[in-house]
Amino acid sequence: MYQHLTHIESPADLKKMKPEQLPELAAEVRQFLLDMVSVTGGHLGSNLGTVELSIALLYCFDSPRDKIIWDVGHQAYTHKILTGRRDRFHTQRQYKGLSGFPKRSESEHDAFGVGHSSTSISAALGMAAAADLSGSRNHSIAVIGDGSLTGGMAFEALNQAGHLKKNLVVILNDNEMSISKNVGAFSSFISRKMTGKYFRDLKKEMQGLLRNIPAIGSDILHFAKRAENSLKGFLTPGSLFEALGFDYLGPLDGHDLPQLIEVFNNITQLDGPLLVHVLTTKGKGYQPAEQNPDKFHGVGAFDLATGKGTAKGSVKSYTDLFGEAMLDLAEQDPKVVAITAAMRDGTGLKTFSERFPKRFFDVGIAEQHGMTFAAGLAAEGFRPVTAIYSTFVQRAYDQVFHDICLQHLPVTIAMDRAGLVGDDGPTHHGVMDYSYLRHLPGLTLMAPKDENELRHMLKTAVCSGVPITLRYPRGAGQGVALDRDLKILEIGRGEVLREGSDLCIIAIGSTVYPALQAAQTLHVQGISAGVVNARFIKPLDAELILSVAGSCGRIMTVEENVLQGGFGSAVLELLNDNAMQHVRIKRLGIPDRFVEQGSQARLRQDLGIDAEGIAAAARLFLKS
Ligand SMILES: Cc1ncc(C[n+]2csc(CCOP(=O)(O)OP(=O)(O)O)c2C)c(N)n1
Repeated sequence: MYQHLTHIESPADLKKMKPEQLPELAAEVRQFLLDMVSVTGGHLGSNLGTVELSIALLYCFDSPRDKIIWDVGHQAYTHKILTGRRDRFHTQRQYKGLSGFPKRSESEHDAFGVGHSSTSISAALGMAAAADLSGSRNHSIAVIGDGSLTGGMAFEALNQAGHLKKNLVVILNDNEMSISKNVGAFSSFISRKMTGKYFRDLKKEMQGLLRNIPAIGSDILHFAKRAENSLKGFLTPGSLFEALGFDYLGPLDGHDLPQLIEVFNNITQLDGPLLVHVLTTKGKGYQPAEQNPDKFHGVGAFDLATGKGTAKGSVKSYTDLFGEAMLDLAEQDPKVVAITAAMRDGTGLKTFSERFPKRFFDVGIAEQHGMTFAAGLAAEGFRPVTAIYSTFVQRAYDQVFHDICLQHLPVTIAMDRAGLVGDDGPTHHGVMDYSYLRHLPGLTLMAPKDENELRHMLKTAVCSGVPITLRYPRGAGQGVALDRDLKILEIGRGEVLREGSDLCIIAIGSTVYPALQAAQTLHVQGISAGVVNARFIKPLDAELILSVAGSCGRIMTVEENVLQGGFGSAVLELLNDNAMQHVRIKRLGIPDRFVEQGSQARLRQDLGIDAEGIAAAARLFLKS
């Protein structure tokens, strides 16, 4: 079935193929991708779009000597399959399997670890500078999508690259899509192709106009034709990249293997900086994905014949309920506005964007800018809610500090996908936010135990008038009943969910229900464990925590965050500051290491923060 593909274990095998066989290989790779991803799930559309590009790069360049760096890396499946990982590809994104992203520890052909966007040009430029310093003649190639090019880092790197003049190749993989349709002035500009309708229409219009000028019309037309080349240069993306110090090639058809190979072979003889503009189609070759590129950006298992997802699940996700609560809040208050950094659907804001288009802002993959943009809106009396995945808020730490907290501006930061996210692995786990936000003066931090509390926390945040964050997990809620009306919670107030005398488990966010289950197990085993839902990491409910600590003498904290500087640390500090060092405390959370991918349940089990792990830790704690 995979006549050519089964013989390719490395780029050396690929290079043995005749150029005319490569389109057949591309068709096999596409089928392989569909066969695999329809079972495991993963990033489908972007990978179907880069099949020819990946083949041509490995065929013409000399990996691993030449460095190929995929931006984000969600589109590097073909690269993995052709560099010795075909047989293990069915394990991708699974526990102890291949990563869904390029990873240096996985293969010498993965030149740089990725997952967060817009880093490829910086890394490739660093490698080009290193090659120069060590007298090597290898190439550094960054492959970046038009969506990832909206990220500030990419511009910073282009700016330095044009000035440094190292041997750098940037391949712009332009499919006019980010996850949703790409946004921004730059994106519209690069999609102005000189062969495109825009240019043809403009030319026609000008010709008509000039012909109609009496007497001198035809002379001017002649002049204009001569000027056409420079006019083209003026209007096309090439001129912009050339102004930045790059040589520009393109646009090329990214699915035309002979053309790609001819151009890449030529490039191997050239010195950079060079920008090659390649046009691809997201979802290429699979109709459901071509027709719905946003839906097929990232998918779970699906039925190949229909394109429909096979996963069952009736409980709404935290993301869905966040999106619905945003609609309610926006109906009630015209000052409520929503901001996303290229994750409209992922953050549950699709309906909001349709119902309140003027109050919805997609800033592109620009978390830093998005945060300061929100601060600007807040400074003018609006109530911005910036919805960003926890792991990507890391990008905007300084903006939260300098632009929001220092000016005490009422921005709500809604951190989706907080805690362990599962298949995307260490680049995407959102397990650090308590620690890197807790020390910012004046910032309130909340985490709901379930989806109902999430809705109330969102209302609390929007009405609070202070800088405030809430973080909630990836996936389905607890399936609890939802209160009809949203209510405002008292800031800094936790709740006792269960009384107990042997120890008290103080949990926060996604660990509250497992803590309750653990307490029930312990009860059956004759141990009386209380459970507190802390709700707030900052301000802590000092009165409540000190009181349960005093009465039980043993506290166990549980969080889905790194232990260093997290929630448990905050409780320790509180006890210490209140001369309660005699209270014994055990902290459960993420240890000082990066956590690999796997299902959320499996990872929580490994880390001992599921119900069983909490109960086991409590038993041990009581014995000690
Ligand atoms: C800093 C950061 N923010 C958001 C994301 C989520 N994300 C992953 S891929 C993607 C879109 C990338 O678009 P593009 O580069 O054009 O690649 P395409 O999927 O279209 O091939 C986004 C927003 C990310 N990986 N990193």
